[in-house]
Amino acid sequence: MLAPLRTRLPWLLLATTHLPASLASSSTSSNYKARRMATGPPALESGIALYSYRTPNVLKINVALEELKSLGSPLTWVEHPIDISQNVQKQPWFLAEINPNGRIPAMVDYNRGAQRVFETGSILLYLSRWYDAERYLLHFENDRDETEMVSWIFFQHGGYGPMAGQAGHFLNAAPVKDRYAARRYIDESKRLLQVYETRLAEGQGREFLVGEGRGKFSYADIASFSWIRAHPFSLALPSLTHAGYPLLDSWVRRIESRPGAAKAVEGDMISRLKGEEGWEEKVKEKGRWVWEEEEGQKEGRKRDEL
Ligand SMILES: N[C@@H](CCC(=O)N[C@@H](CS)C(=O)NCC(=O)O)C(=O)O
Repeated sequence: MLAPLRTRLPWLLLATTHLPASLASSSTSSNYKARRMATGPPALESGIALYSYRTPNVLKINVALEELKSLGSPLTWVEHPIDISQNVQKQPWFLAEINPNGRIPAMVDYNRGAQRVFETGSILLYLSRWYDAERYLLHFENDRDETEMVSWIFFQHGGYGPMAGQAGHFLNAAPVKDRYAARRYIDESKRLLQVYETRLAEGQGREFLVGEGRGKFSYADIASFSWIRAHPFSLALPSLTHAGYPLLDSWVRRIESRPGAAKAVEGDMISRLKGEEGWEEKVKEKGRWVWEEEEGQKEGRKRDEL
């Protein structure tokens, strides 16, 4: 039986991020909204325009901006919500001016000649280059750590992000229940989580992914945080500690307790989910079918046992 719509809404909203365009927008109201947004929001005089929606990929940029601000950077930004459930990100103005790949987040920097930037890894590196160059608030002065940071950003960008995204799709949104696909992406995501866990166990134990000693909070942590924090949605795992990643669990909490990150996650899908009574059970229930034995196999085993 389906849960009430209010309970299902967060899952459905995120799930649409991986729906093909034809499935994601078909209603009359979506056509109305599409016409309304046909030209996109007006240009700003200055500052950054962030094209956003409340998803794990966008959260990376929200955390970076809020962290830079809380650490004293004077940068300013305006968010333009892009309703991806209505496929606004696939409209011609968006493809032509903002992101040819039709995805969010993307931004336009009106301080620098309306420079557009798309892909989260690229946006983080852009912020570091133009808004954090001299103070090294969220990156490193020494080249060794800076290079290590870029490696972890790319590891997330080409590894954990896409894998967890696909796992989330097959768990929550795919029109058919494909157990093979769901297991494949969940298992690969878990393998990558182990890479993070091992990293955090190095030396005396690390607080953050990169930097001397226990490390320093950087764009590497920001890139990885939002998708790892979304584990109840993407992997149907209520607890990272119970799943065997206690250091990663503490790392998520450590980041959530920073003023900038805390502001960015306020009221987001995962925060709301965790506010619901019995959420852990709901999450476990969501993933149960993936690990249940196929009926045919059960039958076969019963026959063998006779
Ligand atoms: N590799 C991209 C992924 C961006 C992405 O997948 N964004 C999702 C939202 S989390 C999206 O725009 N989905 C809508 C669509 O696929 O049309 C990045 O890091 O920026």
